[in-house]
Amino acid sequence: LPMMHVLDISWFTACMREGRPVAVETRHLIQDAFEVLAEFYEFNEVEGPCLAFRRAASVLKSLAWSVRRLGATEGLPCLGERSKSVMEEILQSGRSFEVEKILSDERYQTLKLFTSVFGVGPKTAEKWYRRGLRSFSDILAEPSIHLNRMQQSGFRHYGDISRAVSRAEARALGNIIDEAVRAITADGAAALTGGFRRGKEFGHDVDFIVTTPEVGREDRLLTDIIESLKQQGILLYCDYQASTFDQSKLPSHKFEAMDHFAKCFLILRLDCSRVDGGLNSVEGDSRGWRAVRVDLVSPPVDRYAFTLLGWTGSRQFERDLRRFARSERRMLLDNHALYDKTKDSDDSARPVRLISNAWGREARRSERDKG
Ligand code: 8DG
Ligand code: MN
Ligand code: MN
Repeated sequence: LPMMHVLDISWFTACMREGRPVAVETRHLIQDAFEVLAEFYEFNEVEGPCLAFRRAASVLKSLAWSVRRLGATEGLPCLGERSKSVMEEILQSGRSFEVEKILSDERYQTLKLFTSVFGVGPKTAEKWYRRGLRSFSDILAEPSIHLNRMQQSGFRHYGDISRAVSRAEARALGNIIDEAVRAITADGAAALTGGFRRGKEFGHDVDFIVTTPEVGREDRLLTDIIESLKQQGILLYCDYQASTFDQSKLPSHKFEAMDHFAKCFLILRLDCSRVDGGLNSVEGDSRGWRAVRVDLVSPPVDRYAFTLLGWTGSRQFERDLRRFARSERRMLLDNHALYDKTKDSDDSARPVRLISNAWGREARRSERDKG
């Protein structure tokens, strides 16, 4: 196992997020400082400041100009007193005392390292930390620790899945998923979503929505795809969750990252020969393959638009969009539907189709054309 020092990892996430080093500008320093603070609060399960720093980081990220003076940020939303004081310190001295203290804190470093493993969340990381474990070798050498299947895969493929996925690799995976779908049903489709749909060049995984024009077939579609990937010998890990979607339920008032559609979290084996320009990893190229994290979700086609919107992300954008729907439009939005609360009548449980269901329309049109 690679024995990465945790500071290397934080450098990796800070500067290599896009897979290549970027010029370190003051704005990026501030943004990274906010991310560290957000994570620190997340590890301590303090939600308020965690979200506040995440929001502040995303506001900075959206700026088209570089921050040189605190005064220039006057009027920007979501920058509270604490964010401003961190910002001022960095603008003046190029560093933040508070952030440096966190970065050198053993608990933070250890939780950061442990949670970098697929399948290990803050709770498990904290449990291991409390037991005095500090490194991957500590964990793997501890006989009383039982790793679940997900964590075992997380450790097994650690090097591959902590390395960014390139757009060429995402495209190759898109072809694999698309071929699998079409072999099952000619009118099925797979659409790239997540960070790559937002135009990112690199991602931590590849997300797809798969669906068929026939409502009710989507659950089977996903299990058939999984079977096909297994047959091809490229399924390294699979966590399948059947649909728990209930038509009659109103969207939740709380931000829910998870939706109720059938979905699966996978690790796939991607062969070098399928990727234009080779794999985004040196060892992978000589081995001839690399492991990649892939997420698939399969909503009924009449909920396709909402799922596409929800899975496109970013998480922060989705959170803001839902808040906007609620407070500015008196509507409820989630991955399943958009509801108009002002139309509290008999059909209040019926979703508002404000977002046109383009895919469904296209699919029906081509059916008609064929007919
Ligand atoms: P990255 O992978 O490039 O790092 O970024 P990303 O594509 O934006 O992040 P992601 O973690 O892959 O999540 C993509 C979107 O999927 C994100 O906006 C949240 C959304 N999403 C849901 N439900 C679920 C769910 O149940 N599990 C996961 N993993 N993501 C979900 O709406
Ligand atoms: Mn993603
Ligand atoms: Mn994902």
